Amino acid sequence: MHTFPPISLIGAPTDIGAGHRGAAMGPEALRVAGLADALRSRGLDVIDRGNLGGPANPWQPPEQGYRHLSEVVAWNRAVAQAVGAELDGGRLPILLGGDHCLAIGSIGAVARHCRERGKTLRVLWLDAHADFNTSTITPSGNVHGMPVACLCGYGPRELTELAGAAPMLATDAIRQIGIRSVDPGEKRLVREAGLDIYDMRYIDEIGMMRAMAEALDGIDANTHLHVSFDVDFLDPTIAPGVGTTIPGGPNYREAQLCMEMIADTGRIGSLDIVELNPALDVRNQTALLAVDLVESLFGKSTLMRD
Ligand code: 4U7
Ligand code: MN
Ligand code: MN
Ligand code: MN
Repeated sequence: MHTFPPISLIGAPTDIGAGHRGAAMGPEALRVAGLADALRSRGLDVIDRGNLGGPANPWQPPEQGYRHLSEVVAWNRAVAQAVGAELDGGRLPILLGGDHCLAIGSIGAVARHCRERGKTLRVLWLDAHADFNTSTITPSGNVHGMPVACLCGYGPRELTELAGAAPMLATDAIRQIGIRSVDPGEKRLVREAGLDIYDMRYIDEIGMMRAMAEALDGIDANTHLHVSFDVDFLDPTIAPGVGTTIPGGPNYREAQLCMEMIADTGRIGSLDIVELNPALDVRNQTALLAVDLVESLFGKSTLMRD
């Protein structure tokens, strides 16, 4: 059994980077689904810090390849500040999104923390999408399709330098799992950048167990593991409450195994739960599933294991 630091839940109720409204209701849906008590039942110390504030969603078309860039920057600054403060206090931040653009602030702050403490950062990006678009190649202008690119230094300075000099994150620190939708220009850029992608074909071929063993390879006692969990990672038949469903994702057992294997490392230091859209959910089932999986991520298992 691993011990985890005390946990802080941070709500960021916004859909500022998304192409559908509704992810702003994500934090409350996760609370209603019992996230805090589920973690407490694992013996963890949990504080809910409530919600951050930020600009309203003006719901405007993209300008120069970005929709709502200044509002995205404002929300990400608030997220980076809040996540950084929890890490400084020795706590494990769980960011409740909100759309996935918020990972720029969240992971930016985690990366800065790791630099300051001499820790090795590993980011596990669980998603149907690579989120590696830029203003020139994006089909939508939605910044939730760009956070990995921004963290790796491709993007507007307000975002690439949000929490330190660009690139805030080295490409080789990232492992993407569950990917099954990459846009044409994005395909070229992920190849050029050398991003390590465990796509669904690879998972079909070698299985979730071996794929995760590879993605987690090299993690040691000095590693800070950050998990960025885009709920659209999951197959839409079990997780309909997201704006951008893509068929052919991990099923319930595969998702559980993924989380269990991450838990076994004992190295998780921060987490994003993003892209949950209660407006599209059915009786909060996607939020309940996310909570169930997060329990596994923090060590819940059927039997006692060594
Ligand atoms: B998410 C998309 F075109 N690639 O850029 C885009 F398919 O955070 C989708 O992973 C992005 O949910 C999805 O708009 C962003 C699209
Ligand atoms: Mn996604
Ligand atoms: Mn995403
Ligand atoms: Mn999405």
